[in-house]
Amino acid sequence: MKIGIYGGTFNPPHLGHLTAARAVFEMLRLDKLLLIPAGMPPHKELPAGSPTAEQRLEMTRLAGEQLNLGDQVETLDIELLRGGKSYTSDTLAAVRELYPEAELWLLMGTDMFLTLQAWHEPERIFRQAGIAAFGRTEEDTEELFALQRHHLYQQYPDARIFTLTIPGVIDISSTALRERLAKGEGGYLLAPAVYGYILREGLYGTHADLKNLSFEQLRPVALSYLKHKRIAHVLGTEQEAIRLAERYGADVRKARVAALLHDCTKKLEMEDQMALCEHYHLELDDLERRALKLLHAKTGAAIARDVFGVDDEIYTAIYWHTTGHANMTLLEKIIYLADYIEPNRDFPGLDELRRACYRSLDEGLAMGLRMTVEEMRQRGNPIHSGTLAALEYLKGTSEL
Ligand code: DGI
Ligand code: FE
Ligand code: FE
Repeated sequence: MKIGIYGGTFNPPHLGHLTAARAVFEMLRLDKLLLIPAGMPPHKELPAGSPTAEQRLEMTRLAGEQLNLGDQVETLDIELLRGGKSYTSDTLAAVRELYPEAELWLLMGTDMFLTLQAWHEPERIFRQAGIAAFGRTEEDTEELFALQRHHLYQQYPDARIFTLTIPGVIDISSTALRERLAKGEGGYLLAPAVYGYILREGLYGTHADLKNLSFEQLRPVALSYLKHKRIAHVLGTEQEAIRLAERYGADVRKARVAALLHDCTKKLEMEDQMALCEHYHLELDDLERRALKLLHAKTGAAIARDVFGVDDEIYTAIYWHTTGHANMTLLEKIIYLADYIEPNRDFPGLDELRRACYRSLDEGLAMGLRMTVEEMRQRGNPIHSGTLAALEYLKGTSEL
């Protein structure tokens, strides 16, 4: 197994890091990539507004997910936990213990590679890992790097060094990027979820008003709450919600806000869900106390209201998006169905359901509810009272 190790302060992790990581991953046919944010030496002053170790870790995680390599990418907190100065030689030893049989490769950019001989215990580094150094231009790699390779091999004959050019890699200075972020610029140089996290936490002097975000801000902020594989679903739900809102004369802005935030707590486990339920005094019935999947609608609504200041209409649309209930509002129906039929969904009967939704909202709603009831029966899951009440109500109001 070949493992790449990419360390750095990741303050913040940006597209330059990701482009390089992806190129090396493919070129060296790595089986795994470990992103390891460096601990900060305690005596060193951090620039004002610097994120905490925990925040850098989370940003690095979100950036790593953007590579879309599943569990082949992992973000490790070993240097942050160790505290104090982070020596690469120690980090490699720690990784060795985790993966005794693996072949390790240490990833680094031009500047790092050119000063490698001055690092702490270089011979211990070379003994434990190969060096994969990347530059942006042929000059970097073939002129500058060739000289350095030569020097290093003379001093450390057993070293393994591979240098590569990554064309098109974006040259991003973290210092310049931080300055741009403070001025409200430069978000496009980051993975959207990382930018959203920065806005949400107010890092690097950004001071977005979370209760009055533009869609350009709300979208990345919403994505920062999600597991990577759910991003397409939420963006699809936003698009479907726009279309349904236009078709049925609902408030398009509210539909978009509700859609973007509807699954914002979906990735939380039972313990965190319960903590939120308690914090926000959310009342749960017996089924909800057992069914993790039902909780995110309620906790998501609470976060949407508390953190983003959404109004009651948006709040209830999120609150009821999983089950529905009797006498639903227009926006509640739209979010329930946009979630159900957004372009990334795929299940038997979906085309029919989509057609029904655009013929008549209530027809679509009744069909969606029935499909859920049927699915729950097949899986042997109890049916939520809201689902049944929504269906009963529709039966009572029309000929459906
Ligand atoms: O969050 P999403 O996956 O985008 O969609 P969602 O919020 O509609 O959640 C779907 C899940 O909710 C699905 O796994 C089943 C569960 N669910 C929906 N209605 C009921 C239900 N589970 C039970 N037990 N009873 C229901 O009536
Ligand atoms: Fe959901
Ligand atoms: Fe959803």
